[in-house]
Amino acid sequence: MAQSETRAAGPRCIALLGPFQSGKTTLLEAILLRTGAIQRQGTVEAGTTVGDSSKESRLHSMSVELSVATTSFMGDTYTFIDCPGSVEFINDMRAVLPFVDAAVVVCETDEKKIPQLQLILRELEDLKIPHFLFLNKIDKVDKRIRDTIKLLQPASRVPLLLRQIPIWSGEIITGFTDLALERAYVYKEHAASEIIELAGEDLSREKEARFSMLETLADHDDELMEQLLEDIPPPRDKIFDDLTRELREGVVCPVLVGTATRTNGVLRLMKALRHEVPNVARTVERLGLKAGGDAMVNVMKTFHTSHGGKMSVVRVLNGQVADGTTFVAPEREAGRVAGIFKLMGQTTEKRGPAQAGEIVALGKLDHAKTGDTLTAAKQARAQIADITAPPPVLAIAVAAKERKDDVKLGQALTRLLEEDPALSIIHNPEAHEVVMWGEGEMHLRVATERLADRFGVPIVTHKPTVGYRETIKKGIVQRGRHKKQSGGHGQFGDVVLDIKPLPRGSGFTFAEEIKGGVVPRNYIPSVEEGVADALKHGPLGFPVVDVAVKLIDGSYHTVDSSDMAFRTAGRIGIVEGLPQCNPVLLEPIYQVEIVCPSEATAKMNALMAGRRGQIFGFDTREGWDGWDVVRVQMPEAEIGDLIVEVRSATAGVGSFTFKFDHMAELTGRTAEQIVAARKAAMAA
Ligand SMILES: Nc1nc2c(ncn2[C@@H]2O[C@H](COP(=O)(O)OP(=O)(O)OP(=O)(O)O)[C@@H](O)[C@H]2O)c(=O)[nH]1
Ligand SMILES: [Mg+2]
Repeated sequence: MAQSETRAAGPRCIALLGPFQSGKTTLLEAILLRTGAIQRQGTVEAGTTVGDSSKESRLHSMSVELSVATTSFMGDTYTFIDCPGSVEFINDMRAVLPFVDAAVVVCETDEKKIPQLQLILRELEDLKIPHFLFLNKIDKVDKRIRDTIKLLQPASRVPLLLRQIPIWSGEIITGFTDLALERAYVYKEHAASEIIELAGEDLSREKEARFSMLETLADHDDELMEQLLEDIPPPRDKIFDDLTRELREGVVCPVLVGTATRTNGVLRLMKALRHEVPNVARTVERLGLKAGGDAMVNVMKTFHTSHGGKMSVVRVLNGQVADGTTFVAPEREAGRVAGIFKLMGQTTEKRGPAQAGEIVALGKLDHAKTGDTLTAAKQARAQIADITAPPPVLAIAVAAKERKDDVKLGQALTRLLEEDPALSIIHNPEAHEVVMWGEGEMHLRVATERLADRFGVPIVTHKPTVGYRETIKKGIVQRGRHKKQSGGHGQFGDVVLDIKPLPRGSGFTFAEEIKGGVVPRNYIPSVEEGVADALKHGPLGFPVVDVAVKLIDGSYHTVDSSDMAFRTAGRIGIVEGLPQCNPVLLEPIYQVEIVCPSEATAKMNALMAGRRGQIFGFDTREGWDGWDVVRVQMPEAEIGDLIVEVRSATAGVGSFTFKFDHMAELTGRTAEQIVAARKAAMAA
């Protein structure tokens, strides 16, 4: 017999998730209005919502980072975390998910967004987080709800449990029936819905839908199954109990409907959350932790405010956090709390100590970063959740617009990476480039905007340099002679170099076979230096690899020879010799693994054809029903903006990982263009 589920007490933390532009930020606004936290409902269009209040979010009219807002409803505290829907910011959501009590997945009746919905539901299912589906934009719907559920069901591994059905008046939806309460409501614009009596066809539709809801619940409740079979009406309390338990156990995903822009359906959503969502005690249990003891928090997001202070948005998992509490992170001190703040989007309000379950911003934890588990105990504890950022897929080279900002850029990048672990920086000393890797065009654009606005370092960006190399196809024996007679002391160095191609991947080797001291021993290292130096820029303009150079002969002058002169002679030998060795361009080829829904696999073939890629085969993706892994090899240059096309071919959900494989010869027009561009750049 199922145990009775009681309403949880204390603060609750709920994530708002969902595909791109489904209405999460609007729903947050509606919730804040309906719970009295704000007096007027802002809109995303007008840039007046509590969520998305950062400059970058406003600029792009989309969420580009999470927004946190705390409100109260019927005596309890609720903190909502509005996560960006764009896959490029998925890491923001990942850092939050393990620590929330539940999630509301906001979605639409839009086939194109199903793959994204599936991706989000998967994360929730894997982490065992109780979640509702809020079917938003019901004002625009032209499908019957049953058909919508059928359409969306493949995205969820557990049954979508329809708990409300719309009431239609001709072609528009004017209200809804709550199947558990058996109560019908007619929507009021920007006000609480009004209860009405159901009759006629609406009533019979309600009966049918309710039966179907109960049948699904009965799959996990034998007693209810018996009652249904014997036509005994189950008590309402029992139904609510089942709804709560099955949500918490994650065996169903309840579906509520509404229109966020008009706050329709929002109050019922809040009531469902109030009655059914567990509190931090259950979340702590899910995370495998013991309740009680020293204060422990997890950092959901760290950010640097524009006026310089650092803030860490944390969930208190245990104990109490007061001003002055000192925290340790795994492997380091995190700092001392200076200020505890309640969050309302970008607005912070100072408040008193925070208790277990609450979400607050902590000031001044200088060494805390996104993802950290912090404890007030003397002993640091291990990170609770291992949040691995998705592999980066796009890069840009960044530089300070003004030279004087070079040092500041370094600091700004450190802070930026602390805030957003999905960004990474790689230095390319050869090209003197700082390359920033991220999840897509918007992710990188927002990062550069933050560098300018939040950290005061305007930057310029360009495409990162591709690591081309060159090599030679045949060998030669070449003399390099340096002789200068300009009054007084002259300069003299003379070498004979045997230059030969080496197999791919061998690099550069230098050897000598000097007999009879024709080149004195002490000058030989200088010859090697000169050779190595010349190989940095071959005849095509790129570093030369896979060559063997052997010093086989030469001559010297007792007075005029010097290290310098032999260095120059070595250089000359290479500079004059290489152009005669059939130099050829080498380009880096990468092994790329694309993951995508199977229906998009065929499109990957076409995509590769246009990008000089070679398909090596594909497999089903392990543990991912209906997904494939496509293995290809392609040139680094073609990976550049590959993600843009992969996403557009997969409704945004496809992605890839890559690693260097080998260098391959490149000839023909493409090679000529690359060499010409290089020469132009060197001349500039
Ligand atoms: N018709 C209608 N439009 C809505 C509704 N809810 C949101 N919208 C509109 O949908 C668009 C996206 O709304 P947002 O609230 O920014 O959606 P979001 O899910 O937060 O978007 P991202 O965070 O960028 O993924 C806006 O133009 C909203 O006005 C709704 O219930 N009905
Ligand atoms: Mg949003």
